[in-house]
Amino acid sequence: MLGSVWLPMQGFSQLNIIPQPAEVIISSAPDSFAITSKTVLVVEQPELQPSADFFNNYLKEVYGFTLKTSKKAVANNAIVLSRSKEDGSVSGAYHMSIGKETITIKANDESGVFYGMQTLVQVLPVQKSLSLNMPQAQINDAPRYQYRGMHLDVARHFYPVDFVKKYIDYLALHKMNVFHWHLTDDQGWRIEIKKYPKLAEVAAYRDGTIIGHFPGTGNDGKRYGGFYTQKEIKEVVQYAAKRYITIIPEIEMPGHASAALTAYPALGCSGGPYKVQQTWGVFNEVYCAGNDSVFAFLQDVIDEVLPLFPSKVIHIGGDECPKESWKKCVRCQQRKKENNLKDEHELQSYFVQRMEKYLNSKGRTLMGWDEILEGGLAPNAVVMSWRGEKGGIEAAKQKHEVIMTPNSPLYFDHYQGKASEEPLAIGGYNTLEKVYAYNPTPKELSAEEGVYIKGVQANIWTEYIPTTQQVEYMLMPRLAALSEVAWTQPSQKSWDGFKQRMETQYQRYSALGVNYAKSAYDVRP
Ligand code: TNX
Repeated sequence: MLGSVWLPMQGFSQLNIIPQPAEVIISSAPDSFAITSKTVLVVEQPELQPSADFFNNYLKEVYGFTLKTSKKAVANNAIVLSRSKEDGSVSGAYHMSIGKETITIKANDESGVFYGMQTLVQVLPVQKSLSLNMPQAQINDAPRYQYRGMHLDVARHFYPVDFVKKYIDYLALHKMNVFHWHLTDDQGWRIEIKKYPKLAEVAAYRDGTIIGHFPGTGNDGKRYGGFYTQKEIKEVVQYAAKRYITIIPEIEMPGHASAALTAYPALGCSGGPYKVQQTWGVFNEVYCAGNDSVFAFLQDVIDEVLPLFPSKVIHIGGDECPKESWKKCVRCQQRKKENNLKDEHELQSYFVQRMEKYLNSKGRTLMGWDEILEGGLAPNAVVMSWRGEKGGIEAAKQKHEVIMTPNSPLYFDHYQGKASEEPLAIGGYNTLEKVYAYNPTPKELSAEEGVYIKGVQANIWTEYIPTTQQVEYMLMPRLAALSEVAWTQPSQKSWDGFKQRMETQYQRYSALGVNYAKSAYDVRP
């Protein structure tokens, strides 16, 4: 929390807002607006209450007071939140006016009002003082991309609900609007499915965890794991919704399936026995593509997942699926023959397309990692391009929606500072500057093709991230750079300007007790 020594009032030559808004005009008028404990939050429409609540929570945590809210207009010393339906601006756009007597935040939709509040949080002086002064100003703002995502792998390591909520709060502060929740993998299944109780009893736990980078370096031998109950998931989804964040769940198939197979060995080609993996990497045991009961199982799982997650898009993984077990499996080979599939890539495509049909029949859209391009893309699938941009470019050319999440520079499990001075990471080097410089819409695409790039996401895989503090460390401050990649128009971006604004952002992080990495400006591994 904030200490008792305060830096001098910030100059008003610049507002240190991250992500940088589209337009900021600071007035030279001498009178400033000051938020005090007497300022009233006017909430014109009840649906804007979550924005007011978020702001009050922030005030309480950082400055130790909250504001009264009112449904009716107040003559002065007010912050007025309102939805104005007149202009046809994009979702998330807002206008903020800081006058002498009032601050107004207007937007077409609720999320825009919420983002206006996030900007207001950043206009407040970081220093704690009796009144929170700010200059008169006009801010017009709108996001560049409609999909601004951040992912977290809770399978390799498991984190409690409270931390997941905190993570969501960090996303909200940076105007991100998608949380991609990687819920299943070889090392653990993390979501309760009532029809298949062994997923929680067996698949959610492993007997030990590898120490260090490679097998052979030892295993701690401790049973490890956990899962979220459906009740907890609902609570997190609601929590995120109040912050205008959609949660996209990921249920991995056909690969990265060891945990599920351990609980239900009949779902694999050989019938097992299998084990919840204790080491990292890619494993040959995958769901059997020739067995109809696998599809019945996965559809049952989806039937329980969909009511929990209102997201239109559901992620089914699709990455890193070895084909060895399918090649040896009589049923898989028969399936290939019956469907005239020429190889195992086409068999995977058959698998994904069958799941897509099911999801589409329930009104949802399938999303998968770029491997789903191999063997033919499912007709309505959204592609998440992680092995560089190649898959994304190809998918956009095929008129499929794309989310760019290239491992370089958007894998936040990679080092951000000198490896010798950082906690063990998976390797690779994605500095703050490298993240900041990224442009999600590749030059190779024509203007029409570029429209299919719906947004951008960074990922945190957690093989080497056992604690919540370390997750936070890997996230911050790179999330700030990502937010500007996702929100700010390229013409408004500047690395030097960003670095300058970050100085204030770091103080905000400290005020919130964020464990951010201070290695941000190291440039060599
Ligand atoms: C590849 S990215 C994976 C993950 C690993 C990650 C490590 C992707 C779709 N699959 O399973 O955790 O590399 O960086």
